[in-house]
Amino acid sequence: MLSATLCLAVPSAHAEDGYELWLRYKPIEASRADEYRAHTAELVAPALTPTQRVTREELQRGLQGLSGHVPRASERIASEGAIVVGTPASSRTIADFRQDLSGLGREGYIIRGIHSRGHAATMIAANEDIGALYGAFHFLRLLQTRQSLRDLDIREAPKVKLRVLDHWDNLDRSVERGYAGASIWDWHKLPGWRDPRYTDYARANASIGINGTVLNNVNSNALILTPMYLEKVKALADVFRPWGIRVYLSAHFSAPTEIGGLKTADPLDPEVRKWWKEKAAEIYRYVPDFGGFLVKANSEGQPGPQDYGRTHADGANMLADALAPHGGVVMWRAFVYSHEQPDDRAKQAYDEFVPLDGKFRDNVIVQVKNGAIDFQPREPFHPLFGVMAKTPLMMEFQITKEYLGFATHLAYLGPLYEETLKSDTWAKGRGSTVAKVIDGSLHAHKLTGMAGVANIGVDRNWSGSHFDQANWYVFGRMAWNPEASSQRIANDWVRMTFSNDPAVVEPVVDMMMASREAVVDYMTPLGLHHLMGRGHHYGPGPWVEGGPRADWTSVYYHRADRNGIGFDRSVTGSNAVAQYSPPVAAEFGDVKRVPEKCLLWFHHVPWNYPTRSGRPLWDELVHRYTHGVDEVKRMRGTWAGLEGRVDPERFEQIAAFLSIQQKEAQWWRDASIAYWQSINGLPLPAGYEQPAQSLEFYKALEFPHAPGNG
Ligand code: GCV
Repeated sequence: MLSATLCLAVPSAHAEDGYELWLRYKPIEASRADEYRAHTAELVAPALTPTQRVTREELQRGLQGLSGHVPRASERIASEGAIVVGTPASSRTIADFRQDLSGLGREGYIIRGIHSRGHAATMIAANEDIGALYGAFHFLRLLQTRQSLRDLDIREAPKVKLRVLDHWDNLDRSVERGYAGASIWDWHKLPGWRDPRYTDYARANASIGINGTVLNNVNSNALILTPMYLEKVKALADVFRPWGIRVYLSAHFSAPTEIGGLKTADPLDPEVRKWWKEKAAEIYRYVPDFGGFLVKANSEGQPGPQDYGRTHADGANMLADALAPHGGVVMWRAFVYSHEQPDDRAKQAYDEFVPLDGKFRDNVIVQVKNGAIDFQPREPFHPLFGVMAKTPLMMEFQITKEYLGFATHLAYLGPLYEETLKSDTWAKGRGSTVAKVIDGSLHAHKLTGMAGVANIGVDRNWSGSHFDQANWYVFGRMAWNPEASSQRIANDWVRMTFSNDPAVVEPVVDMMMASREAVVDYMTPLGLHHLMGRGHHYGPGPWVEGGPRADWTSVYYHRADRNGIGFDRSVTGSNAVAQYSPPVAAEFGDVKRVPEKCLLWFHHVPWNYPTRSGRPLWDELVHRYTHGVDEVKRMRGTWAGLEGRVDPERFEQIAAFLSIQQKEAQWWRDASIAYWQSINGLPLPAGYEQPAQSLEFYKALEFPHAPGNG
């Protein structure tokens, strides 16, 4: 096993290149250093198990970096200012203090100020090692964000059980919808070479509570299930284990025919069932704590049970039966749409899954995207969250920004996550929020989960841009607590990643919090959606039409003509609103009550429809597009004002990326307005600039090598 010591030895080749993420542990100001040193003079932490060892090493690394001294290692509290870490089983001191650890589960912890033999100390106590590790990271965060260490009394446990990153990484190291370089999994060199980056990946994840990783793309390749690759999977699982991270694999439903020599993959066929049972047993011989399978079936050309006239439940349950003896789970995706041309793609997951509610095994969780289309800059919450009471549902968010400007646009996704999680499904009356569905409390489910499609690659800064690290960070924190505030998390992230100087924290948090709404405005204002370039999804493409499927075009979604614009999903249209609980359906289905931010998602209205600002719809659209661009200009100005307060390396790259964002925001605005004008023939409202180029110019742009396109 690679030790964390080796990871410490990874040379920091470039100053402030983003590699250290939010775990920079830079020296604290002299004014606070004495206070913190007094609270961290001694470390009483066992190191008998791998998790205990990495916990102790992380505390040493963090405290050394932050306060410039390594605390004395000690068996028992011997002086003032000790930190005592462990479980009642691993630490006599913790056992002696008899803290109430009930209700914390395996992963929870307390951090509490105590007194022992006249000495003040801080206790980080948990039921199991992994809880103590999470507590140690929390403690370090207190220092990193300059919190007081006096009279601590923190009690934390995750509200969600499976907190998972989904890597859409292929075996050739390309990453579907990845904008941070190649896959970090160097399959060819594994298992012989375990890149130290794997350890740092695990550290970063553990620091925010992520406890699972699906290594390969949901558009999967059955080869991952062959011995050659299982050896490699085992090597990664061994690196991750001390950090509490389990490995999962995306399973290709037709693997029995592709690598098993069978003639069918029918989930009810006894030979197929036997094959999967044996395959599961084989995987557990390599990885005894293997988490289970993620499956994309009968979606976008992937094989699945419907190929054999079976249901999603038949397919999921067959895999669940194979994993059950070993404690594994199936995460079965609800991102499906059928081969027939639908009247409304937004309705399909509901149509296919609601009849199956209650028919899944206990170790199946259905993974549902936040909205019913596909990770758009804004979508109303997915109707499935309000209707599958008998089935555990897992949230799937995208961390990578397929539809929000790839790596160069600053778009902090915390507010997007929060907006979805706070949405009220009304499944059991007011207050039935998506967060309560996800954490299992609404329907008393024990199996709970949240997945994020990772934005990680081999780029030195991991995520393709410095600010995209914040999206990985906020995903982990909100998976731990789906009711957390994205603004507070942004605040922590800025303090840990850039600076605790209020002159940096306040403007940067402000930029972050406004950034997603700016993207919505310059790309898809007022509920518009799915208007991007075909295939690669880079840049505007509201004119996209034709091709193999109507629901892969833009015109299908905006339905603009001379008279109006928007997708009528009310009772006069596709009636998708009927998939929501009656109070929600009544709100979304009424053009006068629908939140304006979702107006054109649910309604087709005339260009002169009066919006709440008093402006007619067309003027309001132009206003929003322009406002989105103005917001980016404002962010650029704010950032420029931080010169000298942020290290030059990161300052310059972020400044450059913001200028790319401004250019592309303008492109989105101008191309969209030019296209809408070609349809509605309307002049721009007074005071707004004409698009810089003709519509033909924008339509002729091609990007055959845009990143992330499979
Ligand atoms: C992994 C969208 C993306 C695809 C992705 C798919 C999915 O369609 O563009 O790249 O495939 O969602 O979530 O399965």
